Amino acid sequence: MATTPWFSTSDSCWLRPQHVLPLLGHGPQVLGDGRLQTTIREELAAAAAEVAPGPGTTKPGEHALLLATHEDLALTHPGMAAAVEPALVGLGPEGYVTTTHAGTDLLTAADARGLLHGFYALLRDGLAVFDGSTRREEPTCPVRMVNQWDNLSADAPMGSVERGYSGDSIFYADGAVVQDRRRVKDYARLLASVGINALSLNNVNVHGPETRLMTDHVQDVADLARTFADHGIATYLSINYAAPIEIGGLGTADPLDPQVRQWWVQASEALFAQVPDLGGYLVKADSENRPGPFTYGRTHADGANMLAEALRPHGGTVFWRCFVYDCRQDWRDRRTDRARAAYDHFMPLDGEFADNVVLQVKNGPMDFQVREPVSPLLGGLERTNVVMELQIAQEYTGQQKHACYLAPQWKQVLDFDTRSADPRAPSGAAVRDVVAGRTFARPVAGVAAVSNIGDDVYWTGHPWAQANLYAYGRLAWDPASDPDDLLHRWSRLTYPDLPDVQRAVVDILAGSWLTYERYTSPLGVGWMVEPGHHYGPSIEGYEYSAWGTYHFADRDGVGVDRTVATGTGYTGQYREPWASVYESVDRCPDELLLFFHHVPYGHELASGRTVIQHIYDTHFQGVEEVQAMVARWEQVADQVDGALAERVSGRLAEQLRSAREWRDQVNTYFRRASGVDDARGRTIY
Ligand code: GCV
Repeated sequence: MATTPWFSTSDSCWLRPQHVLPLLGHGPQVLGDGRLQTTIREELAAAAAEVAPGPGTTKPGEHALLLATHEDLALTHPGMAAAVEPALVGLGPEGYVTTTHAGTDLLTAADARGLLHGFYALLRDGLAVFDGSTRREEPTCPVRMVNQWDNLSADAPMGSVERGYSGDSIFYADGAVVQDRRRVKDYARLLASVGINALSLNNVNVHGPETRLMTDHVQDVADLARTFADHGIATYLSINYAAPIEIGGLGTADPLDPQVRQWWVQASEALFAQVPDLGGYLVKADSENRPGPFTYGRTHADGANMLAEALRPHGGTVFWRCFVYDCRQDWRDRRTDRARAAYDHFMPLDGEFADNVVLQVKNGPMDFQVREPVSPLLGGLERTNVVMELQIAQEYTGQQKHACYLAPQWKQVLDFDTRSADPRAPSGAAVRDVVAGRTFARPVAGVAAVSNIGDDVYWTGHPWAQANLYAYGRLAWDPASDPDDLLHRWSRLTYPDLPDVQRAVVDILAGSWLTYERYTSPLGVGWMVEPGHHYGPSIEGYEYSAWGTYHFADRDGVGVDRTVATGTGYTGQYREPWASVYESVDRCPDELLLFFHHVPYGHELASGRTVIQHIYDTHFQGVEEVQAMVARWEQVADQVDGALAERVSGRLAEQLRSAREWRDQVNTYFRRASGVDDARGRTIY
């Protein structure tokens, strides 16, 4: 199929004009003239221009299709409105109802946001929902956010997009906001089509130029925010905590200083006056050399609440990140184990944050490793709004050179039972309940994730990395979703006419997270990557102490002792039973053993293998699995267009090269350290 400016990208996008065809065939009628209804009409018109079989295509006997908010429906179809009203009772503003009434298939909602979600659901799932039944759908997580780590210029310390592996920013170039907004609009459509409802517009590391987004680029920010709002998405700005100094001319950013507080009030007033679609701020403070309240001897509650006060008159929200740690510290020291940092900083402040503050907690205590335990703040914080932060970008999981479908990892985190013993948590204490706001009855809760898109023709550097963006949106909407089912759906939408390709892509991606884990760092120990850019193996790359590597491998054993009894005490941050499970070398799950314990190479895992044999076996197995991925792709590669085939084949070849490099470096390192041979006699260099 020809690509069009409207769908602008490539054959590798799940949102395609042909998915609109079934709707067009039913002569859809959209009532109401709000901005979201306009968006739906534009979608239909654009698709019709591209693929529709022509006007008046409703076939005799087929139901007409009506899309209307309940209010609009009541004006023109009062009988239908009355009939559907009971189904809408108690449904939130993003929910929608599908039903059939007197020969009309009806999509309706209390609010236009719900209508838009319902429209995209019809594109994704087709019209089979109109089977005579009445269905209600609404999102589980109230906040479903995407964070851009985009900089205004490619000269920024980490380039155009920090940890971006998909080309340059679609928002900014050469220190200015891009004026051709077609890609931005397409991105808004992509996000809306999977249910995202919030986006932050710039990198959380806010340097000089980005600080001025608040002042010098306000009109552009307003335009971008309007485009997203037209798709039901609220826009947030990452702000520089030291903005009162950097652009306000003050001598301090002390959150308790009246002048500083006033500065934020006025700056926010000016911003909201010009950017009515703004949702609020996202803040990284006191982390990786960014400024924050610690400079002034203040707490993060002081800092966040100051901003909350400035945003309150505008209905705005502060997303305040818990990724706060001293990047120059020694991780070995009991008091400074990096894993402890977020909990140590924020848990004592539980209950002190304003109700329009949300703490944004990374899924694990470290930094988006292939395997980490779940952050003890999730389920720990009870009297504070929380969103969990994931990373779609794949910084530590192959950087989109490797195929690595992350939804199974996210699902495992969402399903983790934090075991709140609190009687106020009657509806469950799994992470998915916490981020739904249910566990502690929080008004704001949800998920955020670092985006993986750029100006690449496929949006993502690896065409299949789109599956991660798609699955993130759908899991955020419904954390009970099955990652395998999402993968099938994404594959069907992305390769609609190519069933062999659909099957091959599913076969390759389904287990790719575990494959990646097998050939990289074992048993939860993490890292072992090249410092700085974080791609490829460097077993001793990160040395955090004068005494050795952070993973403490020596001739006798490997792993980090984070127990209360003899280690950093990190296990004590968990609720029971997890505190005891992780504390015990016998009860700790194999896959996290080296995160929590330093053990001899001969230590026997629950699997029955020794640690050293596990390392050898998984690294050989990981490479074999990548070889199988390459072979599976070769069976179908000639069915897709040449450019796509070449891109994927090139990435798979690099994945195989890299997997072998990981295998050889890891196995050799531990063979030499331990002096233990592979029990199966395979060659280790
Ligand atoms: C945006 C890691 C990444 C940084 C990132 C940081 C964060 O340290 O390597 O690039 O900075 O996380 O999440 O703030």
